[in-house]
Amino acid sequence: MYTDDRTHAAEAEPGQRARVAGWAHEIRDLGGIAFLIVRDRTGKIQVKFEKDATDDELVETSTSVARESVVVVEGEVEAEERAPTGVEVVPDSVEVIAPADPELPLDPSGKVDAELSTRLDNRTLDLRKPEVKAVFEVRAEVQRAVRETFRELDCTEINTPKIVATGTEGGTELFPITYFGREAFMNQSPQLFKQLMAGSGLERVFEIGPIFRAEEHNTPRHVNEATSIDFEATFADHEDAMAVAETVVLDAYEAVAEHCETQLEALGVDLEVPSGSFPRLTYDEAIERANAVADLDEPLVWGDDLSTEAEKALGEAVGEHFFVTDWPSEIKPFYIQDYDDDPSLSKGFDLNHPRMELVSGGQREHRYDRLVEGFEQQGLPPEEFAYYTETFRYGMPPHAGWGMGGERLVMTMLDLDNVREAILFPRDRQRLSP
Ligand code: AMO
Repeated sequence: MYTDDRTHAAEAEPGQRARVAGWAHEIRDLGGIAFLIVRDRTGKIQVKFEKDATDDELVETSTSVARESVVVVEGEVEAEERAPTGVEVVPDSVEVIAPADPELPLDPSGKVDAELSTRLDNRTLDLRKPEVKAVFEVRAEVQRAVRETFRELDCTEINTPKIVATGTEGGTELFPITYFGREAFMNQSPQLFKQLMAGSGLERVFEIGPIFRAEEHNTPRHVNEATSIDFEATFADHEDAMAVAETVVLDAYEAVAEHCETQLEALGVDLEVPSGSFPRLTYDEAIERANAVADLDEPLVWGDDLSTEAEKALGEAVGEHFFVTDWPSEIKPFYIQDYDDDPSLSKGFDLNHPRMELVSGGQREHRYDRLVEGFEQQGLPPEEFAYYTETFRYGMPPHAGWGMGGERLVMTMLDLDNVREAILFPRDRQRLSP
């Protein structure tokens, strides 16, 4: 059994004998009186030394300790109005159990601002700041909430391979690796595997896992390893898939609003839970509106993807999460189904936050002949995907699903400037370590 019998900083009560353990956050020596602020994951607590009434050696050890050293303090908890948390510890012993080097590469007290790259180089120290730790606590809450929503929808959590033989999301973004002398790739998306699992006896599946993209762009919202939240279900169409995406986003916001009050406060975020159902624009409406509101060098024409500028201007104009539906088939992948009455249009959709795209999804092509035709149209060799296409010959129900950028969900929820802030150890063109 894990018996952490410390008195946690946020839980110390006046009149109690306490054993507080954590990091020496700050030392303030005011002459006759000195303070040591100890920090643990629950918060900070003040330790007071009245020099006249305290053993000299105890005062000396405590006031000369280097910041961020790990200390154990034992003493009595007393009420003190002027202390940040309304209580303080009057110690009879202070032990330094892991001294820190006085030269810190990053100041966890946050008094000195650090560039994002310095923060990422020193991520452990960076996470000692409450507002940085809060991002990852919110991220964990988002994942917990997402898992719960999927559970309520009777979905099974799956784990699919990350070393694969083929790409699915366009050849240019593939990371090649050597696999016992053969060419292989890092998985760009669990797309084909989740579809196969929808067609297995599992029917409703989800996965929260890494996706790898050799993105050309080094932007605040692209990284080379991201976390994708993937959903796939049988006897579902694109409308059903959109309804689930909406529920997942709403539930995640509600869970964070309900369970992450301290974290939101640390981050200074006044979280607004999106209300009701997200508006829907067809692709036609989206490009028309983007052309009207965005200052584009060239107006968008039918068949263009929404550029970053167009996406941003459109998002500002809509002002809330919104779906874009009925995309041109030619710019959606082979696995997306086209409308039977107009094959130039697909049943693919995107879900955007006003700042950026969060989700892509759609109804899938489940008819074997059409699927193979689609491969040929996109110039992909169907034989390389035989493990996928062949399954469609043995009873593949209609199905639909989507993939959601996990970090983008957190980034947009907390209004972070850069997606890297929502990733412990981001991977981008410059960063492979730590
Ligand atoms: P797509 O390629 O649009 O769709 O990816 C889905 C979502 O994943 C996020 N995302 C990224 N986030 C950060 N950095 C990246 N480099 C990055 N690439 C993607 C985005 C994006 O909306 N198989 C389809 C999904 C499906 O149809 O089920 C797919 O991968 O938020």
